[in-house]
Amino acid sequence: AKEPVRVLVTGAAGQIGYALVPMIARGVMLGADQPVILHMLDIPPAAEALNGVKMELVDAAFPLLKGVVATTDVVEACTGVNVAVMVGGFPRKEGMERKDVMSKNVSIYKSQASALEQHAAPNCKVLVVANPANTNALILKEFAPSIPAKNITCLTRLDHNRALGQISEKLNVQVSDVKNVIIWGNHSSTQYPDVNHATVTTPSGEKPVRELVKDDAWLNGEFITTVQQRGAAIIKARKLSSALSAASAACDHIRDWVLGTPEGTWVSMGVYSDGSYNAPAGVIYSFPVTCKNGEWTIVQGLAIDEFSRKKLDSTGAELTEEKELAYSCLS
Ligand code: NAX
Repeated sequence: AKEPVRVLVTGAAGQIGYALVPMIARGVMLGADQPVILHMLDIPPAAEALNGVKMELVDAAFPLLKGVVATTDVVEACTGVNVAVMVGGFPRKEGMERKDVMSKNVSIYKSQASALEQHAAPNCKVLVVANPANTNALILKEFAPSIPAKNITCLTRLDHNRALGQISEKLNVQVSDVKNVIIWGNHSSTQYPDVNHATVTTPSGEKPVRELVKDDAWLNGEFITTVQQRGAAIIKARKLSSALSAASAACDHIRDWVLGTPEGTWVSMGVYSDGSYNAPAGVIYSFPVTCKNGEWTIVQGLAIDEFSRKKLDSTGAELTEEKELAYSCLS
C-alpha cells in the first residue's frame, strides 16, 4: 500500500475549503489509490467551524483518509506536508483600498512562506488560490527562498476550464473534446483567454477551434469578456463566489502537476516567469504548460499574433505593477 501524502488546505473553514477537502479525501486530487492525511488551517475566529468540517470528514468515513489535522497553528499545519493548497487570505471588502488588501495578504503570505519553508516536507508543491493569487504566490516564493521556485504556483486552471466550457457550449460539443486553450498572465480581469491553438476532437480528426466557431468577432470579444468576468457572474447569481468550480480546478491543477498531462495536451498554470513569450520575468505569470514526472515545462514556440501580443503585455504590466505594490507594503 502507498504511504499517505499530507495535503495542507489553508482557509479550510471557508467556502472553497468546504468543497475541496471532500474531493481530496475521495482521491480526486491525487488518485483513487493514494491515501491522504489532511492538514486544515484557519484562523481562531473560524476554529469552531473548522472543527465542524473535521467532524464531517470523520462522518464521511472516506476510505483513503488516514488522518485529519485541524488547527489554527501555522507550524502544526505546515509540518511534513507534501502538497500545500493556499486558499486562506484576506478578502477585499467594500470600500477598502487595493493597497490595504494587498498589505494584509502580503503579511499573511510572508509568514506562511516561512512556516512552509521550515516545516513542510522537502520538495513540497505549493498552489496558491487566494487572491491576488499570482502576487500572493510571488510573496510566498520570495519569503521561502529554500523552496525551489518551480514548486510555487498559482491557480488559473479555473479560468482555463471556464474557457473550455464556453467553447463546448458554443459548439455544442463535449467539454472533454476541447483542449489547449491558454490563460495568459494574471488571474484577474486582465487575463487573456487565448483560443488560437485550441482544438476540438471531431469524428474527422482534430480541428482548430477558430475553424469550427467561424465567428472571430465572438472569439475576440464576448468569449474573452465572458471568461474574464465569469467570477463576477457567479457572484451575481449565487450571491457567493465560485467554490465548487474553484475546488475542482485546484484538484485538476495538482493532479496534472503530480501525475502528468495527457500526451498532446497542455494546461494553464501560474508559474515563476523566466521571460518566455516576452512576459515579464520574475513575476508569477500564467502560461501553457505540460507536466511530466512532477515537473511543469512551459510550452514553447507558439505563434503570438498582434492582437494576442497586446493582451499578453497588458496583463504582464498589471503583474509588474502588483509586484511593486506588494513590495511597497513590505517596508
Ligand atoms: P472564504 O472567505 O469563504 O474562506 C476563506 C477562509 O480563509 C476563511 O475561513 C478565513 O477564516 C480563512 N483565512 C483568512 N485568513 C487566514 C489565514 N491567515 N490563515 C488561514 N486561513 C485564513 O473565501 P473562499 O470563497 O473560500 O475563497 C478563498 C480565496 O480564493 C479568496 O481569496 C478568493 O478570492 C480566492 N479565489 C480564487 C480563485 C482562483 O481561481 N484563483 C477563484 C475562486 C476564489 O475567488
